[in-house]
Amino acid sequence: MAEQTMKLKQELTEKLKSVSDAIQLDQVRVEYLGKNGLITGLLKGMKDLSIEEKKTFGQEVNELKNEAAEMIANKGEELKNAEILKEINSMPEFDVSSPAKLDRGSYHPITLVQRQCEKIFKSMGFTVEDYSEVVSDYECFESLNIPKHHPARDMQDTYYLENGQLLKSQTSAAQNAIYKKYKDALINDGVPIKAIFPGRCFRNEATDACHENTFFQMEGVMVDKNISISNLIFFMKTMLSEVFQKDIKVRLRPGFFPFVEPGFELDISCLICGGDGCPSCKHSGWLELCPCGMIHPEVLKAGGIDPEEYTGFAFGLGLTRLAMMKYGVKDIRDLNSGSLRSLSQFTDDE
Ligand code: FA5
Repeated sequence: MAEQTMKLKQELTEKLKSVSDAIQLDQVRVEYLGKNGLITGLLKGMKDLSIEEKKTFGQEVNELKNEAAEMIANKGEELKNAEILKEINSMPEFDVSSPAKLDRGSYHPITLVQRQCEKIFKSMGFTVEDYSEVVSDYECFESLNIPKHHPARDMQDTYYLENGQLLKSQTSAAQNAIYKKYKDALINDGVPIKAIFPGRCFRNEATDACHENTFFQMEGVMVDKNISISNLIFFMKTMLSEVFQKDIKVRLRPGFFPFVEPGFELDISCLICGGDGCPSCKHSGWLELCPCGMIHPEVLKAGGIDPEEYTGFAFGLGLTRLAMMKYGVKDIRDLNSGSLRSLSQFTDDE
């Protein structure tokens, strides 16, 4: 009897050597271990054996069954490993140190003008400040001489959070914090406050070619003794001629903002239509770009600075509109469109 089991085991060993895939392996499994398989078939001849022989033979067959199952499982594992190895070897060589072959990304035009403006103002001694997009009513309005129910709030309706905070409608919202941050150096050490703070602004606004509900501004302030409108005009002119690298027609007209006195609107001649009038400039030939003025005494006071001793100017540059003019983008909405086809045309020209 032991001979029969030994013979089957040898046969199976030989057969498994020639098996080269999972389908063949399954056929072998059924041939030997299936319900009508060769190993199970051995048990059929047991009926003529004595009880003692039945016991020994039954044990042998069971052992063979277990061994056969193990041999088949091992072969399955071997086939699986060979398959993985084949796949690895067929993969193209991958060099982790080689540079990516993907197309390079590009900076957003607003990022480009923002960086350019930062560079210009840094070269004139201004610090660049970062500020939160979620601010309090005090920061955005009250500290800027715009009490509750003041009509100036109508022009800057924005998005409110349930806790009373709001998405800032203007970068001026950072003014109070900047004054408080630098007032000691100003008062004790005579260091003028010269800061710019670019940031994203939000307004509940009907959109058109020159208005978005989300746009960028860059605020700038300078506070010291004897700061006058001529200082303001000097910095505005320098900034515009550096950004555009050519002479730009500008006009200064009176403008009302509760946090400056006097206040101005600084417009530039529309560079899209050359001043003839188009949808980008609401057909006026001029584009409101940078309102500005002398900081209101109440605003300085709220920032802990004595208006009897110090004066200053502030401006709120429309960075998104500046990007439109610089890059000839006719519709402001294109800048927030996320269209890579239009945005990838812009490159850092530095
Ligand atoms: C202000 O936001 C004032 N905080 C500016 C200021 C600062 C005045 C300091 C005086 C002193 P205004 O709402 O006009 O002002 O916006 C300033 C500039 O932001 C505009 O000239 C324009 O260029 C840009 N701007 C305003 N609203 C939008 C909008 N919806 N979409 C795109 N740009 C806008």
